[in-house]
Amino acid sequence: MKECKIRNDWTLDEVQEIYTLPLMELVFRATEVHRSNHPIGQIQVCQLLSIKTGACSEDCSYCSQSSRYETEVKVEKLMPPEEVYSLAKTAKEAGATRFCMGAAWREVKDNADFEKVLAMVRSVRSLGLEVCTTLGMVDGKQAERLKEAGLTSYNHNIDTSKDYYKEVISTRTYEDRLRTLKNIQEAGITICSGGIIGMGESELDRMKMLQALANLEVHPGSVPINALVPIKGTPMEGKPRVSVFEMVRMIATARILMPKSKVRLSAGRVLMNETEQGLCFIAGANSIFSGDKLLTTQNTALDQDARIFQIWGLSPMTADPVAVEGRAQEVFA
Ligand code: SAM
Ligand code: DTB
Ligand code: SF4
Repeated sequence: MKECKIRNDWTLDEVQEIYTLPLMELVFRATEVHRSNHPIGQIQVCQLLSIKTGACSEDCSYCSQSSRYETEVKVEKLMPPEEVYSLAKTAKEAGATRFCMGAAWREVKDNADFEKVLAMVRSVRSLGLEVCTTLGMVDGKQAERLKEAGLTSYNHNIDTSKDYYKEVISTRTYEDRLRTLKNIQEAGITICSGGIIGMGESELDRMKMLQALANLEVHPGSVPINALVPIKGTPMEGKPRVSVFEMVRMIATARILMPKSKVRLSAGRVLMNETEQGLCFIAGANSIFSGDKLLTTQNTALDQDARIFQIWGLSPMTADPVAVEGRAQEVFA
């Protein structure tokens, strides 16, 4: 396999050159990079679960869970660890190899709820699953405790470009996000970081976001590319739907800039048919969220996923043995 050199010094001009290629050429190049760095046709299947829903203090203008907006989300306090364990077991039986737990928190606090989350991490990990959480901001000590509990990955999206960030969220900064990513990486946990398109940002913002991710000292282990799910009651409710070609362009560019990372076709999948999702896999996506629900919105149903896998000859990737052994950092060293 011809391995690609991993770079983290991409200039904006270089990113633009790639991003603006004719789509056919862009996809062709992305497929080449994909083939050289990943087994073709193997898709990471991550089951997502909202362990604490709604009533979040942040004002992220895309989010159904912010307390600032009147949305249809039902607030639910932190789930009991036993219930989470049982759902993780079911997810494993259904073929997931990574279990991701999301909490509508601004940040982790050193309280009983954090202890419960640590217990969840331990128990999910004991099933031989990769474990990911997304809990908002964490400090260095909290990151270390998550690592000790067996966390293999932490999701914290940069969401958009530094310039556009302030149009989307006012209650925390881009730098806050980057600090958490650093704390997580320093604790030896692989980061999962990506963003959303369709929030009114320009194409240049999209390129800048990809450039920021690709220029992190260590690339994210996975890069979720989300299409905005417009939520009734939020400032973004009326945004037009992202086209599949915009998703393909983002995925292909991410694949070329970050050859070894998993690129996840994330929110928005439910609105894409088998052909459209297939195009995203051809463009270099090799990871999905599975299950009927993402955090609060609908996802592609399991039987539809089975059909997509069958049509395109895809198979679920096995859990990363290194990550599951607790040596996640070495995967991307
Ligand atoms: N509270 C934590 C945080 O903000 O990091 C974790 C949960 S948060 C819901 C995780 C990510 O989901 C966000 O950073 C955003 O990228 C994505 N997301 C949330 N709502 C979305 C929506 N309506 N459409 C697309 N992506 C969304
Ligand atoms: C990510 O990038 N996408 C997921 C996960 N990380 C936590 C969340 C998508 C949320 C979509 C809207 C919802 O279901 O509330
Ligand atoms: Fe809260 Fe996360 Fe939603 Fe922002 S994205 S409002 S931090 S749950």
